[in-house]
Amino acid sequence: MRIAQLRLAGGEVHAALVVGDEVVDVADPAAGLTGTADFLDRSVETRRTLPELLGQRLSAGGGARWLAEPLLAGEEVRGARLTAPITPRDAWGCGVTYKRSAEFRDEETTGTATRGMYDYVYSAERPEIFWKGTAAHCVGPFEPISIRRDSEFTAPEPELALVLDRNGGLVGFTAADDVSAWDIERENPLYLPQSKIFVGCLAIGPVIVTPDEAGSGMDLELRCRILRSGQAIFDGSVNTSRIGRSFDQLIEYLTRDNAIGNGTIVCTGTGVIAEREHALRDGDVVEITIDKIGRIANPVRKLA
Ligand code: DO4
Ligand code: MG
Repeated sequence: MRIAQLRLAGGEVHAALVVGDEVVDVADPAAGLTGTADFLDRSVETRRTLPELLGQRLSAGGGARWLAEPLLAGEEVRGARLTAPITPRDAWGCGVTYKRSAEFRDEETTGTATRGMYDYVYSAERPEIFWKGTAAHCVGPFEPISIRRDSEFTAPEPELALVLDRNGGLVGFTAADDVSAWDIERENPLYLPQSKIFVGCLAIGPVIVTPDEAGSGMDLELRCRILRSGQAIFDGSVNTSRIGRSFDQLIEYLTRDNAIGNGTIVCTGTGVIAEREHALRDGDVVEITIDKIGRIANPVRKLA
């Protein structure tokens, strides 16, 4: 199942399904089921699966229908656009899960006390897991991501993301950009939260794909391009099979003595590194494509 959310002409956000070449509004506001998170809450409360609840709405005919192609290309159709496929209560990131991320970060870290720390974490039993924000920091598949006003080297971190319920159950997968101010992280590792959390620091979408369609998520080709004036100035790719940890292990550490909410987003780390000469600039577009999930393309704005 491919789960999306539509922002309608009046501003309401409705859960929707991508079925064939259509996007079908499946919201049922009268029953308290408007966005994807409402359906997920209900599914956990009633111990039914999310596809079961959403599928029921579809079998009942659903609501309005749109052509999928223009919406998935970021266009507005009859006043509606795709937005983040779930409004997340919380988002988390996992760090240095790919060797390339560890190597690049260690090369850029000059302090003697911290040299080698990324390689340490890459190989350690305990993964790096950090908080990435809430819905207030998160944007949808074609909405603007940001460069902080005090960063000169902000980079995209294209990542496969997990969507979890409050019990740590895997609801599905989506594409994510863990946008990060790398100069702030490099200046001092204790500045990590400021390098990671700011408005527009996370993009997700275009859909959540359930595991029955996406498989284990461990063999998906991921590609990231940075477009400047329509030209690709960076083009990188990786396969998620290169992740050095299992998703079960990441989920186990995240939920160990920790409470998470339904619809928690977990970014699984970046294996694509756009180096300093490709630092994001105002007006760029970051495009991330993941097999079986689709494409997000977020314009970049520098915060004033
Ligand atoms: O240690 C810093 C963050 C690492 C990260 O976000 C990643 O590897 O994707
Ligand atoms: Mg990351």
